Amino acid sequence: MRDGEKCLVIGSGISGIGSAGLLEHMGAEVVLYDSNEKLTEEKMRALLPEGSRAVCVAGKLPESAAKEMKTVVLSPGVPVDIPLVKALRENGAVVIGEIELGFRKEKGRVAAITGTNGKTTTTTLVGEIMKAHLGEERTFVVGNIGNPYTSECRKTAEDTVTVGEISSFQLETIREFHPAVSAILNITPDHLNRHHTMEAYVAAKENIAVNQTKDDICVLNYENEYTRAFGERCPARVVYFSSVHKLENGYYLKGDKVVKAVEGQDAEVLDIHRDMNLVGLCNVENVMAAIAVAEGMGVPMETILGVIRTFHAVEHRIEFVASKGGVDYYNDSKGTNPDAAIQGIRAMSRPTVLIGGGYDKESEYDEWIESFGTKVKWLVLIGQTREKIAECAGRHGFDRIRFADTFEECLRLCTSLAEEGDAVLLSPACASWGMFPNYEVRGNLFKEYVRGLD
Ligand code: UMA
Repeated sequence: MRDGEKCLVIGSGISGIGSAGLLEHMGAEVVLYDSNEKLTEEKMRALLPEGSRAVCVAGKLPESAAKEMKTVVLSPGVPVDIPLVKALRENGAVVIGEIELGFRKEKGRVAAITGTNGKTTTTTLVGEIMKAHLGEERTFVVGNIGNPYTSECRKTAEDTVTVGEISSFQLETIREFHPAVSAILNITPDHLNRHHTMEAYVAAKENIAVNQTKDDICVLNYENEYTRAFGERCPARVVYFSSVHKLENGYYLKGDKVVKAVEGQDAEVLDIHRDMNLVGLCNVENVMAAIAVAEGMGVPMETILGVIRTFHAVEHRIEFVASKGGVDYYNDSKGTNPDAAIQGIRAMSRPTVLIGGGYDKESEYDEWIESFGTKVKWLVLIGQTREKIAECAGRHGFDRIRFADTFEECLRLCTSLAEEGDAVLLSPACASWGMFPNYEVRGNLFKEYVRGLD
């Protein structure tokens, strides 16, 4: 980047603020733009580091400003096909995403993890393993997990490792991003309102390996049709993991044991009951993926196992909150799509009052409702998708449904419907947007309410 080059950052959330700061440090003249008309220049400026000379624009970007831009950095939430982005490209600007910008300052090695579900758990676990191996100060955990790459990348050095949780939104706009080890945990329908087709969503996920070579490793789930098929044409050396099939090479679940197979020879790695605190088959898969990624990054198995043995569930992912009046409350606010929410239901061992509904990502809910079996006694629905879900449930013969207009009403309703010996599970199969800024706020409100119960 040339000194004084004009750069536009779109979005003033955490990615935009990180990008603007990094670009200024790199000598660019930055315009920080946000389409939210309710924002003001002052509010945006307050988010920037002290001394920043970035120009802040909210609402509509003047055409003259758009014409001058050489580089445009998109926040993940900005769709790549909106008219403004198209116009900037036509004017000759290079459009990249925040992850790509961060990678341009990366000096160490990168492990990058994507997948529809399990990303946060696996990334957190790999991060903990790397910290145990290299030390806290030589490990950076970034990306969709809530810590922008652009805020950390300047601290990297030859002997550091960056572990990134990378979403499909972020992978749409990479160019040179090149992890030493990548992983695609699974791909099931999600975010179809943004990517429009399943093909586009799958292509975005596969992008994680686009710059890898046979010197690199890509960890893939053998039990997912998309990731198994990708293994055939992946440019990196593939390491599969499987929770169902015996593998000749890779990691697989054999009874209660995770084993590592090399040319058909098995070596036991861990016992899923003795060595893991995480519950559910999805977490066995996450652990196998984390082992494969960490091994690929050169961590000894002993260190990996030491961390797995003490690792507990991440917040908002099938998280046990409390037992009140004989009812167990679980927060799975991160169950933001039907597939993730199915894992939530599977992990319950009691009759369950389930909270569902939220922002409409154009998902189909049939499989989720089929997974209720006899376990789900009541479904309490909130948000934009509640009618669509109720209609779908009706088609599958499930009618024990109640509607709530507010989250508070929903929580009160759940408490009154649940009887001693039941569970209440917040695992809504939908994003939180529309009622909450993000799934963390939704999960925290749930936990606050539960802890406040007598
Ligand atoms: N905006 C525009 N124009 C647009 C769209 C948005 O100006 O066309 C503005 C909004 O007005 C807002 C800002 O962009 O002010 C928000 O940007 P953003 O949505 O990219 O949010 P960030 O705060 O930068 O957070 C993003 C990720 N958010 C999304 O992908 C929606 C965070 O993932 C991530 O943690 C963070 O970058 C750091 O990498 C959240 C998420 O929901 C957790 N991710 C999705 C998921 O996990 O399902 C993909």
